[in-house]
Amino acid sequence: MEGALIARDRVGVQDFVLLDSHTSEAAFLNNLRKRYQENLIYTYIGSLLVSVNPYKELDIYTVTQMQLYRGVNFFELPPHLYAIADNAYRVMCNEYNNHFILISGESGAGKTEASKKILQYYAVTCPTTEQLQIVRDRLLLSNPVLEAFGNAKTLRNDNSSRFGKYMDIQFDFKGAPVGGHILSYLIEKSRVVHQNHGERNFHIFYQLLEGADKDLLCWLGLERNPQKYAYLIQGRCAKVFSINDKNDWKIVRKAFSIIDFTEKDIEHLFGIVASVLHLGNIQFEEDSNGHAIIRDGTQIKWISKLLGVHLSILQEALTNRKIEARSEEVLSPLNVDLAFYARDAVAKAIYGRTFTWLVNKINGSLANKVGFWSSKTVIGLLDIYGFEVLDTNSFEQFCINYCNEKLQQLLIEMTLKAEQEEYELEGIEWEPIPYFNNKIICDLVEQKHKGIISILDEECLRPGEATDLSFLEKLEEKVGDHAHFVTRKLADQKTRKSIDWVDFRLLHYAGEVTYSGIAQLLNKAASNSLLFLLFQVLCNSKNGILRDCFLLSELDNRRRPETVATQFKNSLTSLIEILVSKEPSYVRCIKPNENKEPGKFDDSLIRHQVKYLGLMEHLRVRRAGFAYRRKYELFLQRYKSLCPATWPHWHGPAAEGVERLIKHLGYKPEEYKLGRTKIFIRFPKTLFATEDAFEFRKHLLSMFPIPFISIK
Ligand code: AOV
Ligand code: MG
Repeated sequence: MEGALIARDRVGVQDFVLLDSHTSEAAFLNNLRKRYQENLIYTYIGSLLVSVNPYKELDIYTVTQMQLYRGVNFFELPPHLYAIADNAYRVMCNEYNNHFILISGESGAGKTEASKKILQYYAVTCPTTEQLQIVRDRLLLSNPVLEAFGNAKTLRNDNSSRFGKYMDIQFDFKGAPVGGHILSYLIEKSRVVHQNHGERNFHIFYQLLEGADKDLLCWLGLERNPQKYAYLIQGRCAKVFSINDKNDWKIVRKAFSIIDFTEKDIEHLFGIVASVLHLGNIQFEEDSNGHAIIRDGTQIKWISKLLGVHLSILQEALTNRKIEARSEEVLSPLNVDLAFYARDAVAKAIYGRTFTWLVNKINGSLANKVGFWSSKTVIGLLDIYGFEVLDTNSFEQFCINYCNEKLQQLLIEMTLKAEQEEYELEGIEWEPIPYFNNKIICDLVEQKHKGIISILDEECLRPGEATDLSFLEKLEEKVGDHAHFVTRKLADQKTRKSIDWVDFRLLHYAGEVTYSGIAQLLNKAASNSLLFLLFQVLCNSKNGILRDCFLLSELDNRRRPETVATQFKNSLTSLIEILVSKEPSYVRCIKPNENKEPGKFDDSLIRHQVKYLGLMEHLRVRRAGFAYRRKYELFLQRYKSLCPATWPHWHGPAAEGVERLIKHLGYKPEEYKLGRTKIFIRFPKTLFATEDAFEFRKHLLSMFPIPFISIK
């Protein structure tokens, strides 16, 4: 007993619900710290898993560990991602319903690593056949490809996801993975042409230069040295200690062949990657009329060859725009600034659309080929870019942080709010627990007519007139007195930090962020006419991927397209719809320090995350609440064989049947409550005992089909 207490003192408790002291933040942090120092990075709050990034390899992800967690009840082993994965999987198999695992936390907290580990767990532990082996390999290998094109080194994370990813793993009725589908969200295209100091462009550029053989580089017209490319040198850190580009290149190449890319696909894909680098090296200078001309023709010759476009037409498109004058279309030369702007805009468009093509291609290869009918249920994994605050935050940070607000909102709706409302609805006695609901911030961003995105859309309807300042004035007029919005006028009163005229600040659930230059970036209508000729060139490209990505019909379409912000808002709304239709599991990732250092537990940084993630509120609700609940009908259906009065049929109301059943099983009054339509069970161990009895009875019945054996 004493030994157990000493051990507990050293390693803390594995479920915060078991903390002796009252649920204080200090006790919470203390427990997290103790465990972290013992390399115990996972801790539960009920069925929610809290994970603290160890920043070092731990010996807890072996196949032996995976086997250990397979089919074992949730709380019987130390907390682990595998327990979450296994639990979702088992409930899915037993109840034939769809699940998702939401992995959240700020940038660098460990979301992507967690989602990869869960996928590996399913790949190793789920039943498979020789025919399905290929599905398994493709599911696993889709990751290195998407990371190569969609991840980059940032100041906060050497492998930061610069796109959002939701992946459905599809299972057949035997629980074998038979296919998958990926949805991707807004890739950070601006990184293609600009990186902050200490950051890199997307990994694939460096992998290609470092890993490709001489012949390939020669064919692409590239030199091995990344310093030669304007799009790769702005961050001044082409080499990163923790990244092995050469090795990663080999993995990506292997993945291409498994995922069913043809040699032609690969040729076209690298033709595009190389062309982006060549585009970045194009320089413009002014001719005597003030018009832009291309200084050196070398790069456009390479682009013309690699993308299969006509050299002189490309040259013309890079230095002119098409305008309508007296119902005639004429070319108007660009000045040097606009030519650079158009060059960068087209590089971003090419990369962004190629990324979408890549996701579609992978989806084609993951599509369930065994037969649609055989796919029964799915487990979705959501790994999205984490909340981030940079020195300069623009449109992309605005979207990333808005997305995190939405996920936080979902979590609140599905846990804190739903849980408490359910107790009330079911007539269970309950003392409400207060929590911060960030719906107010989501509304500020997305509300129709009044939200920031709507105001931004309005500004986009005024090409050439809208500026950051006019956008800001509108914001001030419409949302100026919102509690989570600050402009310069209000900055000093609200936060005592001044901001520039063209900035605005949002008080997000996870912290304050100052945004700048958002309207400028979205002056899309102006860019449309600027890019018309270049898009026309790409539509006629001989490169198959580009032809798929740039359609002539798009150019004919005079309808005003939705703005990027509205598209993003709509895609998030659909994502939330997908998620709410499934049973959730949650992993909350915490970043222990800002320096990516193993073993360093930065108290104030972690306290901040514990606070904004709402972990204390979860703990309070969980401690006072019930771990498990089921509709009477479902509960009775599953366990009726454990009681002679309910087996094989119960003819009365389900609630009464459940009462008889649990009386027979010997449930103590403090272990459960009966609501209007559901039974609520306080401790997981009560349910596990019932589940074990059920499995045992099933086993016995399979051997001796006798009417009833009473098991308690
Ligand atoms: P993120 O996905 O949450 O950030 P990652 O999953 O990429 O963060 O983790 C960042 C880095 O932390 C990884 O590259 C690993 O070096 C390390 N790490 C994370 N989890 C583990 C683990 N379980 N074991 C060992 N090392 C780990 V972002 O994509 O930036 O929001 O946008
Ligand atoms: Mg990530």
